[in-house]
Amino acid sequence: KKQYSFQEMEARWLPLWEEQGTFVVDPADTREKKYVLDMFPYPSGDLHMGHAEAFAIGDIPARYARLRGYNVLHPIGWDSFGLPAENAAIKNDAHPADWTYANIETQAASFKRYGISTDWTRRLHTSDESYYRWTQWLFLQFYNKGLAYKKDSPVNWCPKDQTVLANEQVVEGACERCGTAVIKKSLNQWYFKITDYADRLLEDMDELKGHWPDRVLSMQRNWIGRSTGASVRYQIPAAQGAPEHPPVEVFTTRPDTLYGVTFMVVAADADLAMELVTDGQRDELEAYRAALGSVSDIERQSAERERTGVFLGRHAIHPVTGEELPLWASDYVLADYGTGAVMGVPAHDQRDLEFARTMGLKVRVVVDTGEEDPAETGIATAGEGTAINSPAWDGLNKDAAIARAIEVLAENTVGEAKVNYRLRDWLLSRQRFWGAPIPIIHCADCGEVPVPEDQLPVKLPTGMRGEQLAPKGKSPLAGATDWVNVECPSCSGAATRDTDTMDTFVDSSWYYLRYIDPNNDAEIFPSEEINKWLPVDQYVGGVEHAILHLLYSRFFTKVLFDLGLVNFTEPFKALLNQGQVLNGGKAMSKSLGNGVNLGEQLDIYGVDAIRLTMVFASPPEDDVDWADVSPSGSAKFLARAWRFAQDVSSEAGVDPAHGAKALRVVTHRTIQDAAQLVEDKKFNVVIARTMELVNAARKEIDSGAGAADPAVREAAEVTAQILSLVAPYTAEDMWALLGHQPSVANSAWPAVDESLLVQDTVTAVVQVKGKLRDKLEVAADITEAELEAQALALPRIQKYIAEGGGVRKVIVRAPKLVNVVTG
Ligand code: ANZ
Ligand code: ZN
Repeated sequence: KKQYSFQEMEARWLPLWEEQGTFVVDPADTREKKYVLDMFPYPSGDLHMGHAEAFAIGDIPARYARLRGYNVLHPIGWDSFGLPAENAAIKNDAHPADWTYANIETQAASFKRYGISTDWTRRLHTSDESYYRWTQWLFLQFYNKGLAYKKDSPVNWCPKDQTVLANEQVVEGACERCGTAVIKKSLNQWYFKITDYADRLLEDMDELKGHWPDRVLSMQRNWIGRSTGASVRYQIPAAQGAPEHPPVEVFTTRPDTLYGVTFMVVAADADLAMELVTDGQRDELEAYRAALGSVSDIERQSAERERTGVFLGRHAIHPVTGEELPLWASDYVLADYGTGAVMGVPAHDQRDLEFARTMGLKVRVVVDTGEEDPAETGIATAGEGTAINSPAWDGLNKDAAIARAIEVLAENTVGEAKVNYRLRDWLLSRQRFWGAPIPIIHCADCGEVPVPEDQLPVKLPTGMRGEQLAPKGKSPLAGATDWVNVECPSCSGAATRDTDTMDTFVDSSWYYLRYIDPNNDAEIFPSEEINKWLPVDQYVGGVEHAILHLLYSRFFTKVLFDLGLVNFTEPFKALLNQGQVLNGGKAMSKSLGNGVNLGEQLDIYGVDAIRLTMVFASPPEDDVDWADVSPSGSAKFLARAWRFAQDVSSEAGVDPAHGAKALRVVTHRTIQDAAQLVEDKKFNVVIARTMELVNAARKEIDSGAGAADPAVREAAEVTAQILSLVAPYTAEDMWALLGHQPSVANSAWPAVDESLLVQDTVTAVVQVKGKLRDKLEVAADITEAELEAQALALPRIQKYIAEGGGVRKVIVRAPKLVNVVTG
């Protein structure tokens, strides 16, 4: 007999699947669709263990849907623009494309070998001209709608990478990529107006509840950060060394504390501070600003941090009391939140209290919370309470006082209700080479001129490599003079191209749409097809994308909806975040030396054993610790399952209905439960149940009718079909051994014979005063109460109870015994 050989199976089946187009979607297929999508990889070297886990998990819903008879789309592509390629090119005097496409080929080969049920005809790379042409086209649609604009603003700048970073890419004050402390720099940059969509991004999360992990939804909610309150305008009269200034507006969540305002503070790094400062205080402010440096927003507001600031030499006027309020600048107020200015309410805001105590400013309590005086304790009283010292709303509780305060502000035309978001517009321009050029031309006469659509793509200039790509504080594209200088499309005068490229998050915000027709040169996607296939039914990927990628994709989808290009508003109906692969309880890393090479694992154990190990180790959301798993155990199980099919294959089979009933019950329970378990994403339990089925079948072969028993053959077929979700090579081979044509992947989810699932029953005895009086067939899992009720309802028992003088006590031992004590 042949031995189980994963090498032989991989060599046999992979070419066959490709040849037969097993996973290619037929455009004429009219069955109901399922779109199952894995987050596409970034081509850094070969695939790693993390990819192996994610792809093994993502293939399960795809393969399951296929067995269930759906028309399944399960594509793959590469997120292939970005910094690492460029850094490698600079280091090796090469072109970023060299590194990128070589890595893509390596990953594609590994991915193919890994046996994912992918439609390869839809492969895409975001760095291909045929793709980024449409990224640029989208940019122009956004631009034409007023959703892409350029402005000067202080941006996060990484001095090492010499590029701008989005807020999201700054982690605790450092560059997400290289860890260098991020500084603020004023630059003219491109933004997408995602803030226009803040409310819809929040509201539409209702549809995702229960289908996306709660933690991702709450991270998105916090990121959007909706606060309700009021905006209030403070007059700024002329002062010595400064003329009158237009009113300064603040955002507050607590307009009810208006009478408690004793000072005002503007963000020291905001232009507003320089505008407001009097001549006498200007030097001091400039020195303070220069010393601010690279402190992160979180640090700036931290309670532990010493409060610092500069008096601006003048006062603001309280809009209701007319009182003069000293005007300060400090770094605890953030330039890019709200209006970059706050009303100081030291009694009820901890940051303001610390500032007031440091600077010797007044503290006025206007909410009685029953707590001690903040001026003495140093603890602001931020809770609910009753308004005091607030003539227009004394005695009101918080909510009523807020409502009244907003009315008073409105009556005096000094403020109104306001909603504020933490979400900022998306800074999308990058001063780097390896990205999609922004399709805008700058003309001295016409200003910004969009590149005409028929001139897309704006291709990256050719011939640039190595050192020429090195960051110099402006985009390397600026050095490509021939490329930069163009004719203005509008007036034909001399003009220049925009030299920035787009953030790679732009590329990945729409790739799931392009899979529908990746080679279409005439349009971004055909509208009928896009509305048929989207939204994605199941998205699978890492939780590291919980905010940015998902929020940006959701934003893009909504804009496309508003443009009339798609008829859905959310791109991903359901989301699954797989865990990480660890080794020894820690993330694999070079510095720890605990990395595990995927290729080596595949060589030793085979694809199926590695996939099975990933899935069996834990529920998909949990981490897998490679130090705790046993790929050799997985390989053994697969060999055992395969031998079982081999044994059956040599025996003739007949109608399974005549086979061993006990085994058939196990088989059909397994089919029934596995379906539910797959739907509940308890993939590891599906494997455990399949192992039990193989054991039960093996027992039957060894002790019962042998492999010729039709119930055994049935069990082998079901095993192959369920195993095809995670171990495609072994399953395909088993399927062939059992005499079927490939592919098992397109067979069917086995049908459940309901008659085999009828619950087990037992015979319960009913005694009266210890004497057996009657019997009863009941479900094995009957409750005590139910059993007692059924027993007492029996006519014979009622008769004995009546004779005995009524029930004194009932003893129940479910499911087997009831004893009624009478008298
Ligand atoms: C007065 C006040 C009194 C406030 C009080 C709070 C409590 P969230 O909930 O995060 O939106 N604030 C406004 N803009 C700011 C900025 N640019 N930098 C730092 N702080 C700023 O917080 C809104 C509150 O944060 C606002 O309400 C304001 O302080 C402060 F008892 O105004 B509050
Ligand atoms: Zn022009």
